[in-house]
Amino acid sequence: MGQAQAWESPYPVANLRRLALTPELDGVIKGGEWEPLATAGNATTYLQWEPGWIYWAAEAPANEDIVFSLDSLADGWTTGPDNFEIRIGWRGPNITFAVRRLNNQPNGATAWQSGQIPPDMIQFEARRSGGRWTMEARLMLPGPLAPAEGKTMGVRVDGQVPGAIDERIGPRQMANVRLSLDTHVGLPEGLQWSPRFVNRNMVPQDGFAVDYTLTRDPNGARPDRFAFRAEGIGIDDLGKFEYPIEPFDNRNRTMFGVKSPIRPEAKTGWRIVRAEITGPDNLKFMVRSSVRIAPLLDIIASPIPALKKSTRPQRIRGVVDLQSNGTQRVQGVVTYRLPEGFRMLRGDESKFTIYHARAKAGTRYEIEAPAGASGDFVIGVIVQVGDQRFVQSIPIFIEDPV
Ligand SMILES: [Ca+2]
Ligand SMILES: [Ca+2]
Repeated sequence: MGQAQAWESPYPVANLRRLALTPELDGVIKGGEWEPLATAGNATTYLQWEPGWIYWAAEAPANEDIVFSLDSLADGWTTGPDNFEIRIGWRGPNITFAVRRLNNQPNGATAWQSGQIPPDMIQFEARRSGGRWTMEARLMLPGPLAPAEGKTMGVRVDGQVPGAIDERIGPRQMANVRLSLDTHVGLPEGLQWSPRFVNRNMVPQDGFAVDYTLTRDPNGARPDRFAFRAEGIGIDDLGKFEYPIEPFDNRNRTMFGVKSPIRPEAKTGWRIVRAEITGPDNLKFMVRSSVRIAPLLDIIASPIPALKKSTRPQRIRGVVDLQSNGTQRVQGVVTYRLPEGFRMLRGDESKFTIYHARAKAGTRYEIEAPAGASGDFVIGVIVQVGDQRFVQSIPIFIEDPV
């Protein structure tokens, strides 16, 4: 089948509801690390997300490229500036990588633009084994394109024999996936469920907690037992529990809760927890939720507007918010690492204290870029809290209008 026909053939995806889940990019697809997307020709593909990032992976014949098509706003492959194609291949000794965007021009026509993505925003890892290879990748999408709960995105991941790049601007059948934090499998009719998290960001020292509510129609099923655990690469980070569920009350509701320590050495990232719920007459279904094993602190830097090259030094001002994910008081110091020739004017060695649970502290900085600087730079933000160190980069681009 030619490439053009392949784009128009349906892309069947069994599960359009996709949970937040962080993989480890090492070229190895471990059990439970990825949520399967589809079987596309000779490739098995995977897709998931977390706030700000989309992840995809594939296992395919070594001679096939892995092509990720993304209609970020799910408004159509040939509509808007939000349509990306990322092609990754392994030819001989070399990994090849090409990104292009299908964009509507001001005159209304749609055209391909070959593109570049800053290295901080895209990463992938691949391994070859015999006649096949696996590839795991992630892409950061900023602003209105950023993956977030409740959004729908058009996606497909294909294995394709390399050939002439398809320059055709035609329709592409996409799977419109819904980015979610909760889902269920086999939920019987007449039953509803909802989870309640005080916060989905949980730091190991505070432990894990969730409460589930089940509601039944008057004639609905009566589940009476649950088994709870974490899945995938987080399976041993939480406890495993199995308990009876209290009988439904006279409003046809019942609740059950889980509290668990979090293993101190748990890796940070989004994980999935599940409760398998059972009852009389072989009743059995499963509810699944995404939670984040969080670092004590998230560093949230305001983006720096694009600058233009200047013959004089330029001032750059910014805000760095420190978001505590814990319940205890957090005290620390913020320092900055600057590119060569840049100068700190204000904000270095800023002390801060976050008194309340999951509260935020705002800090400001001011730096000076040297005269004549242009290109890509990175400011390093380093936050020291006791013996823990947190780092974040702030990209700066100074345009050189030629
Ligand atoms: Ca992996
Ligand atoms: Ca689109």
